[in-house]
Amino acid sequence: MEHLKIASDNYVAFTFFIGTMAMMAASVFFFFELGNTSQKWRTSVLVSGLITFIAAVHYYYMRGYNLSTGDSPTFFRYVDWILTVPLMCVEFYLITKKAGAKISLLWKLIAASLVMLVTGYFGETIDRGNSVLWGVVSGGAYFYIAYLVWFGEVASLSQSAGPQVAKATRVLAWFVLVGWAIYPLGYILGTPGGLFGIQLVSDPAAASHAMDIVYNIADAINKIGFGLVIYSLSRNED
Ligand SMILES: *C/C=C(C)/C=C/C=C(C)/C=C/C1=C(C)CCCC1(C)C
Repeated sequence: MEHLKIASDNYVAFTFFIGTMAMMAASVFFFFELGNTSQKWRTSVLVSGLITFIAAVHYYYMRGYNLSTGDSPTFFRYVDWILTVPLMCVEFYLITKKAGAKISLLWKLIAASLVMLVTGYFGETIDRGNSVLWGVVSGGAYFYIAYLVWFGEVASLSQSAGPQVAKATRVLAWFVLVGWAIYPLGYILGTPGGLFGIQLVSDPAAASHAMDIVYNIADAINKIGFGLVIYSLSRNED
């Protein structure tokens, strides 16, 4: 068993470490609170815990991978997102189901999130040369999700699901609009040469480090924050 030391100026490894701890702690919290959660909200809170738990396991791997290779764990990152973002779509479906959300809404959200992530993966890995193109396609799918949540079916159903659900959905919509927008920023930071004429960091190694830090902060905000909104909804409405 080798013990790799995190250098005190290694902010990338540090955020992977803190990310692992935060996701683990959040999972324990959501899972233990299930016992105090009314039947009606139990599945939603369980899904919050699954999101942070899946992330905790991936962060554990990403932390080790980054510490031993110094590289960006892009593959594990996207495997994590491919599992957790659709689960966030499930959260939107579950809270609007009472107001009549159909399964087709869930599939629309999941399909858009898969397009967003698969195209982002192409742009970050196998087709680096066309990262602008892949980024734009991914951004389109992202805006479609934001549209559904702000003005589309999710928004209108949440209005008829009672004031608490409407309020929680509005907060989650802000997470999608602002919290999720941090990811394309990480993508731009990490793309060699920058994107759209924006080049924030010119050294390639520094660019990929900046990208990882931005993604790690975004994950903590979005996964734990999102779960806490669902959790507080489960406390405010019974
Ligand atoms: C828990 C993980 C979450 C909420 C991940 C969300 C990821 C995104 C919203 C990623 C979006 C991207 C774009 C909109 C364009 C550039 C490529 C991506 C995949 C970084």
